[in-house]
Amino acid sequence: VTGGRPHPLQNIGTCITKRMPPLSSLMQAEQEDTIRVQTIEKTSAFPIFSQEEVTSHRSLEDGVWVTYKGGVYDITEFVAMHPGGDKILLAAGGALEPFWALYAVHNQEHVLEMLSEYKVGELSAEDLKKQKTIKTSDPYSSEPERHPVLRINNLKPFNAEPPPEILSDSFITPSAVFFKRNHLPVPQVDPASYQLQVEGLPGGVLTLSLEELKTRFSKHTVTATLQCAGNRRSEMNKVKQVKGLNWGIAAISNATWGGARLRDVLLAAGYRPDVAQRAFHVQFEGLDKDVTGTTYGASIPLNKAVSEEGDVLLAYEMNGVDLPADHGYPVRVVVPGTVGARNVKWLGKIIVSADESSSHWQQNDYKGFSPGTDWDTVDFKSAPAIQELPSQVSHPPHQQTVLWLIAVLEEVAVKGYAWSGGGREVVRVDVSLDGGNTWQVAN
Ligand SMILES: Nc1nc2c(c(=O)[nH]1)N[C@H]1C(S)=C(S)[C@@H](COP(=O)(O)O)O[C@H]1N2
Ligand SMILES: [Mo]
Repeated sequence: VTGGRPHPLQNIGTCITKRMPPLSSLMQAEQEDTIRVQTIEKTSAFPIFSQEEVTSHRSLEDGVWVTYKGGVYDITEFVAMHPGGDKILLAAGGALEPFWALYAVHNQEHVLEMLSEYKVGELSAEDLKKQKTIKTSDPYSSEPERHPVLRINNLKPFNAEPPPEILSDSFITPSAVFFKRNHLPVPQVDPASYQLQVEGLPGGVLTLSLEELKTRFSKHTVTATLQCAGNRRSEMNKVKQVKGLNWGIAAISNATWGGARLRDVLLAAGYRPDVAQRAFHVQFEGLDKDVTGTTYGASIPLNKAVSEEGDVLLAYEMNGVDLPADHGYPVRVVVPGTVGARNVKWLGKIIVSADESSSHWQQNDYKGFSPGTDWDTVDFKSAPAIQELPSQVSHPPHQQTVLWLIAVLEEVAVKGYAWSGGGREVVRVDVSLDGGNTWQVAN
């Protein structure tokens, strides 16, 4: 399976990084910060630490340090006693605020009091300011804030997945940690002037504002899993080196999407059954552009789009609120059961056509080939574009933990996910405790 190869034109400042600077609720107006920081420097009895020093304390051996509202805390002892102590390690070396936002339970007075006992210093003024420096020449300068727990595969364009233990924490993935797969800079779309165009139907071109999309069509919700074709590529790489982002097991997430049915919008634009005699595909164009002005695009078969089951959505909500910028604000396509790549974000245009999308990502990427095929011999025309994806099952993330539990309790809890593509149900989960020699069916 290919998928996720960088677009050949996409040479805009791609770089790979292991960690983002921590997000922080400290990003107030510059002036406010300056005043606050100066006050701290004059009155605080605590030593000043740089972000670098804080970041060097990220393990039980080196100590576990975090920052919270400009204070530096050594929580090494606390980690051992904390329920879910291993999870707090994800915040180690960075800011606590985004983690507490994820686990709202911590935003309580007594937790803050406990934390204050572990205070060891203040974060330096420069490091507090640094987070606000913006380079305007960078097409990625106005990217949205991201949760620091995300494992970044590529910073520009932004590609990241949650740690497996966060993914398996909840059936619905919180949007902040939902995997993010962008090929281009996130476009900034003004909801007031946003227009969606629908072309290629007997009714002519239908243009809808965001307001019209929300009011003219009834709202439907669908809970659907999105998976990138490149999910678990790091495991493929262990068998044979392949190209593309080195995704772990979590380029997959689950959300409840709300929006208008694509079928209803196509009917409003004049779709009639006889259209299916000349048109076979529905193309989608994003509003995100590369340096030449080419937009992201993809298509799905017409019969999926107009199916009376009608589960393809033009979604403007994710988990009950407006779509976040990274997930396609203000409108994206959600095609349940179909590979992530066809779920076009920042949707600008819908075209009913005799042809598939001519985009790079429909024609020369996201296709499957035999293991003997490589990038020098591949003939992309010889294979169909991936639509539905096969199933995936995850491994327990902490193999050692599992073995330890067997020894002590003679019982083992296995956590992970199972998913069947194409909208089909998970039929069975098999578990092996001996490396695949024998299997038991899980309940
Ligand atoms: N406009 C646009 N839509 C897009 C993409 C993109 O880069 N631009 N990436 C696609 C790919 S490959 C995937 S896997 C999904 C990821 O969706 P998510 O970022 O909401 O998880 O969006 C798809 N839709
Ligand atoms: Mo993808």
